[in-house]
Amino acid sequence: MSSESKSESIEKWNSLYINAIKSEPPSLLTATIVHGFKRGSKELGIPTANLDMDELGEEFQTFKLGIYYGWAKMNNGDIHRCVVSVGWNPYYKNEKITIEAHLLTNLEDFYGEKLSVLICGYLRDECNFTSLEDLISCINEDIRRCNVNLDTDASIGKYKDTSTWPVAIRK
Ligand code: RBF
Ligand code: MG
Repeated sequence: MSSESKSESIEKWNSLYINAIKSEPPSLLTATIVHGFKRGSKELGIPTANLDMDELGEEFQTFKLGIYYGWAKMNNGDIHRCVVSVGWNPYYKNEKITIEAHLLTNLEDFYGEKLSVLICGYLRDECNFTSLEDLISCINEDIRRCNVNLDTDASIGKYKDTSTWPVAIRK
């Protein structure tokens, strides 16, 4: 019989919940940042860098739709944490799949730059929401779980140094 106390099992359950699914090896997507709908920064206060889907070709089609976390590398080599949405944005009923990364840093204008996104793991499925506030608080929870994972999983944390990145499938 297990001697686990209730608080121990709650703690264990919480840690399972906090830890997102990890993709090993991670997937690397590289494309130019294009203009999106401008809702990210204006409506949500959560700007996203939208990847040019034409440049990505078929590579993204192997992706399960949903919300991911990982690392993003800018033109100048700077690396930032990021949460990534791959899908239809059901709340906005988009008609095309977009891949957008919200970088956990304050960036000015990033349009036209090439961005590499190293997708390290899965957070959740895309959802619909009854209010904008619910969408925003869900994204804030994604950001918290992204940080927990990048901080606690050394095998993912090592990617904050690009020399450890896998070679791109396509450039
Ligand atoms: N849009 C949705 O309709 N449902 C979601 O569950 C959802 N989750 C997101 C999670 C993250 C981390 C990010 C960056 C975006 C998410 N979005 C979602 C997309 C959001 O609606 C989109 O970034 C803005 O509409 C700007 O295009
Ligand atoms: Mg955007």
